Amino acid sequence: MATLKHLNPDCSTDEILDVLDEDAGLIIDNLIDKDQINRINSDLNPYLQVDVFGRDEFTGFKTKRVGALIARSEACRELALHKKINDVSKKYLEPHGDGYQLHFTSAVCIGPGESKQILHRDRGIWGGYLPRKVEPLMSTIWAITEFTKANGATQVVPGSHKWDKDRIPTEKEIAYAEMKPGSVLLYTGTVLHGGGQNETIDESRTGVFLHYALNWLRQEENQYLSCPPDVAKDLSPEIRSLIGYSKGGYVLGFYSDPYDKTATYESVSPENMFKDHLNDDFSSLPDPTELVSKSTK
Ligand SMILES: O=C(O)CCC(=O)C(=O)O
Ligand SMILES: [Fe+2]
Repeated sequence: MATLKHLNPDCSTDEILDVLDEDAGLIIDNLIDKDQINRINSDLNPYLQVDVFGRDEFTGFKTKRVGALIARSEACRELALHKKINDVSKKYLEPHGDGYQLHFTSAVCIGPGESKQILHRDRGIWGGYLPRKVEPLMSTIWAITEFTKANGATQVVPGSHKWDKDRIPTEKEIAYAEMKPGSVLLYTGTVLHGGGQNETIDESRTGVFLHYALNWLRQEENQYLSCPPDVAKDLSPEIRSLIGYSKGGYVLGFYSDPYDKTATYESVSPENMFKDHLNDDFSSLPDPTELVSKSTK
């Protein structure tokens, strides 16, 4: 059976990037402690207790999915900003864009009796339009419960990011992301993976999914609606920027305040929405001449 490499929590960004290049999936063991897991559980339990099962084979009739984790959970906001994960996302996605954003948040709880999910590449959410040379995603699944092969640990096919798109893995080529609570699976948008079958009678498998994408792509979970301005205003500038209340590049994602008749907030960065004076720091933005040079790339 194929296996995923396990790294220690003190591993370097470069070590992680090397394994991502080779396998496109890996586990970092024990990256968060019991206290953080308890806080995630108490934030999410009220939502996970409700029956919010999937509505088709892919989302799973015995699988619960809860989103809007940035608005709903302080502990998940901390996870989303985890330094090691952000360092990896930044470096991994750097060759393909000016920056990255949080693109998807979900607590996924695979219940007893769930069947295995079809293997897929998450980049498929953008259709077949992205050329294969563009890597759009660096994704995480944080184990909140233990992940075992029996209770639905994620299936991952190491190395399948280099495969022809129609190649189908044999059983032996599929690894299972078995890990203890507090460990995290990192995987890219191009690796074949899918939820595992839960053949237990009474065990649920819960993971917190936080996916990071290039900032020039549309987010899978619309963060501006899942964490609207009246919630975002009370969050930190870092998390607001990560979910998209910031500009990606010279003009990408600017806004104009529809209620402002003074034209103070005309074509400015969304960060200004949460300030009482205009602050558009153009010196930190890419050179506008790149708009011309890059348009012919
Ligand atoms: O639940 C899992 O382990 C994986 C789910 C997944 O890959 C998906 O829904 O896209
Ligand atoms: Fe997936």
